[in-house]
Amino acid sequence: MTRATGTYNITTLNEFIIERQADFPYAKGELSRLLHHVGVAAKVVNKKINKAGLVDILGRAGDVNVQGEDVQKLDLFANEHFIAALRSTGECCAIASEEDQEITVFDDGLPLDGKYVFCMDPLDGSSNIDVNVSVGTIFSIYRRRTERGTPADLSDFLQPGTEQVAAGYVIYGSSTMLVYTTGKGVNGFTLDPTIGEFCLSHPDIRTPEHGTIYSINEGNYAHFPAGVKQFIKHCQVVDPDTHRPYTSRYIGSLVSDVHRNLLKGGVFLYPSTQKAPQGKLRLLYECNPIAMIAEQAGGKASDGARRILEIPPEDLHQRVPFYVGSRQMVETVERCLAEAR
Ligand code: AHM
Ligand code: MG
Repeated sequence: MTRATGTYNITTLNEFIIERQADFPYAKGELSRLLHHVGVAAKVVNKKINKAGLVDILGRAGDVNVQGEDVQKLDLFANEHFIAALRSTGECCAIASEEDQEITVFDDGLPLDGKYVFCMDPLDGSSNIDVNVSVGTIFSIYRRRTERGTPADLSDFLQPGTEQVAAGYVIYGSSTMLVYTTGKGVNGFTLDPTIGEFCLSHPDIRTPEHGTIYSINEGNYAHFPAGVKQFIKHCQVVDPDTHRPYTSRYIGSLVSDVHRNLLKGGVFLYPSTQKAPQGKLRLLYECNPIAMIAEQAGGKASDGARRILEIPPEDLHQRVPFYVGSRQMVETVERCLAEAR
């Protein structure tokens, strides 16, 4: 007779999604199916990213590799793959992507009945891939505003971030993680490559109220607003009582910078600059999803004066200044900006 030994205590992403469906008593499983497909697409993109170095040896984007296949840029691959995965679910009626000027409507002749629209940056920080630095996928899901059965349109996407029903990111790093929220806390799943499953590794993530990391591209210092310069000075003051000077950490890959600060405590800043008066990051598929994650983890996200999630979007690719992270640190940035106005 064989006796079972030890405990088997793994919660996979799919088990978790199904368990959490009970949080939404009227849900019919559509959002769960959509989230499941996000996880599947993330695994495929992860595989491709892991092979990126090899692809580089064999050819560049636009070339043909030794197998006679087109070598595709990874961000385009990620874009196409997420679109294909979500199209196949039938739960999603349209997608907006950083890679595409216009929205992609899934009508395939007949309007599909999908209840949700999906916004994404399929591969954020992709300029970092060549040097083996972590990149990410950022996503946001809204309930459509137009009637089901008709083609979705831009109005389905131009909703404030408060209307998101789910948001998250995938970080392709030293390990690959999927972090998401449906408005009831934030949970993180690490991909176990031996079983090919995302497993719950970071349940109910809470970000510290205050941290000691500030993340900003200081190369742009000369072009920052006075309030941001004041905040940087504040971070660099020597004051052991408040653990200053703080640590400066900037990867230049939004998902990685935000993920580190979420877990350790800190603030990420991408202000307006003279070159980019509205900042660089995009409201719909970069700032809103990250802001929802931050708030759900107890943090804060602001454009310096307004809550990111309440900004009414006017354009699909609209940019906003972005300050996100530990609540007290974001409030200090806001104070510095207000004082300098
Ligand atoms: P991308 O969407 O073209 O990849 O650009 C977004 C990236 C973010 O990941 C990162 O926070 C920021 O751009 C870095 O910008 P910079 O190089 O100006 O510091
Ligand atoms: Mg981006």
